[in-house]
Amino acid sequence: MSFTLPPLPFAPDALAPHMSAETFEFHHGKHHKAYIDNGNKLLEGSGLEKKSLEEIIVACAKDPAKAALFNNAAQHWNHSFFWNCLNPKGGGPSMPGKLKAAIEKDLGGFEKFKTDFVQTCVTQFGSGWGWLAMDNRTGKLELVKTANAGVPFTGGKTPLLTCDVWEHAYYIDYRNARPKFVEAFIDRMANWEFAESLMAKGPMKVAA
Ligand code: MN3
Repeated sequence: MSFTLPPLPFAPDALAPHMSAETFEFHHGKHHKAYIDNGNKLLEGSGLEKKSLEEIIVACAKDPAKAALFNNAAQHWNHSFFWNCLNPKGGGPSMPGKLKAAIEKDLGGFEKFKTDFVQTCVTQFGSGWGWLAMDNRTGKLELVKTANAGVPFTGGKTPLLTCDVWEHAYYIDYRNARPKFVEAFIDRMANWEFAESLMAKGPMKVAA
């Protein structure tokens, strides 16, 4: 399945001042679009043209010869997912009940979750992603970090929420202050309803 750039699920200035319209102009309009364009070129002739995006990612993760297609396809998946993790009226300790209860049970409550999520994101050395994920085997919520284009679902974890910690995600609005960006993500932007809807769906199943 060829890749297409999804529209942002909100106006480009809807998250300002936490993420500016200029950030989205570059992050969605240029970075995400480049993954789409490069991914489509690499997909041609790969033998995976008829597979779903998730199937392409899982297949390429096992094949070092397809690392470039993995990187572009997974970055397309990660960015499409990340846009849905943002809500102009989101963030903060108020969240749907089932997600709140799971965070209390598995991650020690909102304040500890926030501290640990920020720490997970800040300690991802170099480019990558911080995740709230659900372990497919135990059903427990966990914090996970992945480097570069990495995705949790190649390792048996269902992604529920992510924050992009590549410098391009925050440099325009926060310069080098990654912790401030991640705090703003948790306090002002996180789409808890999206995370809870994924938790309710249960483990993500991807055919290999
Ligand atoms: Mn990015």
